[in-house]
Amino acid sequence: MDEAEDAGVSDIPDAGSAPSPAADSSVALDAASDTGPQTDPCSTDCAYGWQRRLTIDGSQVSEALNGFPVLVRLSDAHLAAHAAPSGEDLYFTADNGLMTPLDFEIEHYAQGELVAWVRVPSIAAGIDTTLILGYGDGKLGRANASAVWSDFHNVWHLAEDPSAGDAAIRDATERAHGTAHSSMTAQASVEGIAGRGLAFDGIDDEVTFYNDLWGSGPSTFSGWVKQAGSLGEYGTSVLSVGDGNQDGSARFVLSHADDGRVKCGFMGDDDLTTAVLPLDEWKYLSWTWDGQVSEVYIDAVRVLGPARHTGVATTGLVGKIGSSSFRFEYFMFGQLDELHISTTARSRAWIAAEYANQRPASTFIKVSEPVPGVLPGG
Ligand SMILES: [Ca+2]
Repeated sequence: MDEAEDAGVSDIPDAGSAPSPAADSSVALDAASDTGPQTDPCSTDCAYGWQRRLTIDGSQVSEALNGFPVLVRLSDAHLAAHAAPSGEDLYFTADNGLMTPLDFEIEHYAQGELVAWVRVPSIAAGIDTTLILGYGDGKLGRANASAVWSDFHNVWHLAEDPSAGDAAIRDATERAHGTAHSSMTAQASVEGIAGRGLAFDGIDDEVTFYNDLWGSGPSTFSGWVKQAGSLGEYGTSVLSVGDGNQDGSARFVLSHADDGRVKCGFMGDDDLTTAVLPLDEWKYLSWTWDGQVSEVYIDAVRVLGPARHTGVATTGLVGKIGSSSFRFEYFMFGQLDELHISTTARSRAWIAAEYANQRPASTFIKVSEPVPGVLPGG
């Protein structure tokens, strides 16, 4: 990599008086060693900006994962000093010598604080995988959110102001933007697990969306929940789709149901786990359905299943976040973030990697010091 970095620096066209390459090189080295990378001349003259190596800890990945969306959270003075003001010039590549561009979405960027999702084509088990984060090369607009989530059905980051009108709650797949109802104001936007999340009042707050997840096929519902309790008679819903009143016609994740326990499944055929979410603490809830059996995980620990279901036939156009799409009231009392739906049953290893990556105080990714960039894409 040292050779590649050197090549990148010496390849820079010199618009000035064309000092010798040797002189350029020694100036850059002196500046870097004397005052650190932030004052390296490359920060103003280098055509290729800056790059950081992101190292995914292979010991936290127990089986090979394909198309995995990695959450990158970084708060960094160098990024603040050298990236475009709204992060428009950020990009990610594979660390494969070719700088192959990776699809990414920026959920949040401001003053060096970055929350981004990067689709990594393959992550090996037990071996570190490295990526490149680049910025400061003046090229804009390389993010491609919907491509990051090509293997997902719905992805709500819950990063938006819910009072901003119809369809304000964006689905990163572009499939089903949500609309917040009732009393949800800008104050419902709260600090979440990845950037912002949404707070629900337990009385009438909900976000509705168009559901097109029908039939009996597999799904994984996942999301972060910071439970505050339950104000209603029946409990609280995280995510619920389908509005038919027949058994099997709706599928849902309830974070606080009978005796405060987590309940997942289908109308008329659901599963009550023995687990109760602690209050006021972010927990990662995942429910997988493979078409035959359900499994439920809290913080990637299985708390139910495999549990068999029959007669599943989800129907209806109604989908709700923080409420139920079927006939009983389950208004969420607490905070939610990162609600994702897949139409596959994710593996235990996938869920464990998501939890390791997204959890507070995660050690899943290490970020290197900045080095002058090399040309992406070759
Ligand atoms: Ca979020």
